[in-house]
Amino acid sequence: MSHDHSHDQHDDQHDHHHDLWPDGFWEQPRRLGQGLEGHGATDDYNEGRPPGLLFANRKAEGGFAGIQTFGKLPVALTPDDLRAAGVDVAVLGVPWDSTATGRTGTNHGPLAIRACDYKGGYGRPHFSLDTHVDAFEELVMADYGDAPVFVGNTAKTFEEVRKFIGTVVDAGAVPIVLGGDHAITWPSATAVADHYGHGKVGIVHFDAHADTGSDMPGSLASHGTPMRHLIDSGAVPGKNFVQVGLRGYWPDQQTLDWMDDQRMRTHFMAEIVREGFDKVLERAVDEALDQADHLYISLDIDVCDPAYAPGTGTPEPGGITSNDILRAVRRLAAEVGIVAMDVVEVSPPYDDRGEITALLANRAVREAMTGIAMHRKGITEPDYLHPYAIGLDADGNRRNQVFRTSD
Ligand SMILES: [Mn+2]
Repeated sequence: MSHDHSHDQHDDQHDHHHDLWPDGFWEQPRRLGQGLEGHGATDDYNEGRPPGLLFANRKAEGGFAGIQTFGKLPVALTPDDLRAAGVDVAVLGVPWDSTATGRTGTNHGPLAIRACDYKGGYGRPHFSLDTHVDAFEELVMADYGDAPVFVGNTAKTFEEVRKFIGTVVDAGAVPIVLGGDHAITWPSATAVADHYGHGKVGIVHFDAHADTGSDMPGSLASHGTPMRHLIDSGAVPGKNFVQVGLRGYWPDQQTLDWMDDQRMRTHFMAEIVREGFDKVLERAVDEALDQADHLYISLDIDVCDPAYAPGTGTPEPGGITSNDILRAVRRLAAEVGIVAMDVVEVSPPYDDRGEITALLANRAVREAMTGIAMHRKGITEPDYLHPYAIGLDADGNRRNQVFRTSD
């Protein structure tokens, strides 16, 4: 039987199943204003008003009340709003969970991370007791709402997420992205690399999992593959990765060999247990300073032990503590400086009733904000803590005295 034309086409399709995306889908850098027709950042809801920040809450409305923007921050809805207000940091959500392989529900993450906060209104002190830095005072920050998602259409969603986050970096703001499952780091970090240059961005990636799988059967996109695609596309080369917290039973040796070939820098949980978190964090900070011009933090909340972060897609027992991750995020933002961050894999349906996973993510964002403010103020010394926070007075003496008189 002769090979007919349709048969050849079938074979071709089979051999090239990786060519799922349209030509140039990931290669073509996009800039603000290009291809934004019908896009969420330029809809017609907000035509005919002057650009700038919208205050969506009254000052007296506490964290549990009012309209749930992140930290009761004012709202920005367009790139013009970001530019007009000179926004330094824009918090935004990507409510997408359709590329999770385990437990779903991370599409509810962004709203839960915003809503779990008890800390009150914008315009009140938001002072960090560890550092005595108030990011809300030092920085212009806004809640940028959520990226558009198209249920059932991963390719279109990821392209829109890439554009949406591209508008934020192009407008001069640091995007802090609330996931969403971890697959969104693929379009998110690609957007940041589009702006700063492919190969110019480094990622410190906190995770129980390497996320370097080549594919899920039938699809490139899953929350186990984003780092592989960022490396394959050249947006973020392997040598620009520092990974912290890897443990459990995945990936396999073949994937670890591939990661070594890419010169990824990996810190497994075993190294943390053997030598202590702080020693590994020092190495991660050194490597981040060494590695790239612009740092992106990708925080999968499952890097923390399920005791601290039960509400997540693929929990892996034996992880780091809440305190470890909060300090790590702040140190990287302060000492290295960051251009973007994502906090992903918070799944509210699997969280406990105290919303501890969402609250941990919320505080990780706040620590990033504090670190960004410290970096802008020039507080970049290693592991800075305000003397008062560690029990010292202005002269460096112990602040807390024992008044008991001896017999
Ligand atoms: Mn992950």
